[in-house]
Amino acid sequence: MPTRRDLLLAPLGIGALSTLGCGQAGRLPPETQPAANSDPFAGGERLGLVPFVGEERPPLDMPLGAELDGRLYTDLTLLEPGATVRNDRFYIRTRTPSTLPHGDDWKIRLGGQVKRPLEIPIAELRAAERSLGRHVMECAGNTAGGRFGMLGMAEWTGVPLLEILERVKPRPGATQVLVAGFDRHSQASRRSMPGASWVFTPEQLREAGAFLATRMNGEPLLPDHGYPVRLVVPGWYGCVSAKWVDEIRWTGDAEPATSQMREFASRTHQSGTPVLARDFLPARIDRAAMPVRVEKWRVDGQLLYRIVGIAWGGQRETDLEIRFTPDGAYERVATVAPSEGGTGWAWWSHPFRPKVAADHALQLRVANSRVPTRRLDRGFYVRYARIEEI
Ligand SMILES: Nc1nc2c(c(=O)[nH]1)N[C@H]1C(S)=C(S)[C@@H](COP(=O)(O)O)O[C@H]1N2
Ligand SMILES: [Mo]
Repeated sequence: MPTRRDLLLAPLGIGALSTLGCGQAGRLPPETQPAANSDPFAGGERLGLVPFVGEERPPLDMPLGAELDGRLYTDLTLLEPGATVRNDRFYIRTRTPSTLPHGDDWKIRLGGQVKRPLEIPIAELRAAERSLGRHVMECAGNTAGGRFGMLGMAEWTGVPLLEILERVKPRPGATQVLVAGFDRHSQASRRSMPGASWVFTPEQLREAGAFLATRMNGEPLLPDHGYPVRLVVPGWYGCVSAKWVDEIRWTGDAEPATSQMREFASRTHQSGTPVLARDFLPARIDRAAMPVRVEKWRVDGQLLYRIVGIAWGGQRETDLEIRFTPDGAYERVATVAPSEGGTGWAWWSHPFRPKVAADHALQLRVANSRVPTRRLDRGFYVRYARIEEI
């Protein structure tokens, strides 16, 4: 039996988001159907999309460059409620190293301060893999420079990391776990440092539900996403989630911060660059929200705009507010769907009838001021919509 949420999300396509939570007649049980006139876009015609301005315009949805400088920026205007991002459009930060060993003889070394180190062949992981839900991944360097396209959500398959850690016996004093990915590249990069390891406490890994992923959206990982195996730490920035994982090492309190941790210290909101790994704060994503597209509609002969966006990270199911500058004060976002899956994103939409033709800043905030929203507070995800007609 499909759940009510499935019914709500499954039939949605372009143009159907106006019905999110408002009920297309016949699709929802009668008691959940609000009055038909609660959808301000009912009977309207979608004319097109309004561009975001003030952002760079790199090509989207195609891999660019190679190795450490390789990128793919996802076109967020194509996202749809209920859907994950297709694997070949999922953002990429660092493309496959040209010297990467062949994936089918892959092994992960599991050792460090343990009684008896061992090697885990990839076949063993595949035999234990299972579906682990929908989770958002976001690069800590996701900015307007890439049209915020370093953000994605996939349905992941893999093996919980704690299950793997239990296969060895840590020595007394082994308090932390370093997870490393293959990161030797034939070309040097000007912008990024090689090295993709991060240090966690077992408690952090347990709490986040970290896992070694073997599949995305049911398919084996693409090479650029870490084939044959990568780490995923739900709710943390992508920089902690090593691709091409080849080593898991138990270590003690004196473990220095890795080059990856130092490189991403400020982008993961550390104070300064701690010398020791244990002095790093968890690289968690605070609650965040942004528009992904602005639709232009004609309803009853009048223009009406619809701001469509997502909310992710941090504490889930928070009340969202939106403000249009120069037009107005914060108002409650009209329609917010529940988050999808484990730490998936939540869709929201809001009608907008601008009073002036101008570039409007679209800014979100969380109604409850006790919820940490460091990036939202700084205006990090503000986007500017060019409204030419009112
Ligand atoms: N081996 C390796 N793993 C890595 C990286 C890297 O450069 N090398 N980049 C990290 C960063 S910064 C991010 S945001 C995620 C991106 O994963 P994706 O390219 O599959 O989206 O991978 C992480 N894992
Ligand atoms: Mo990243």
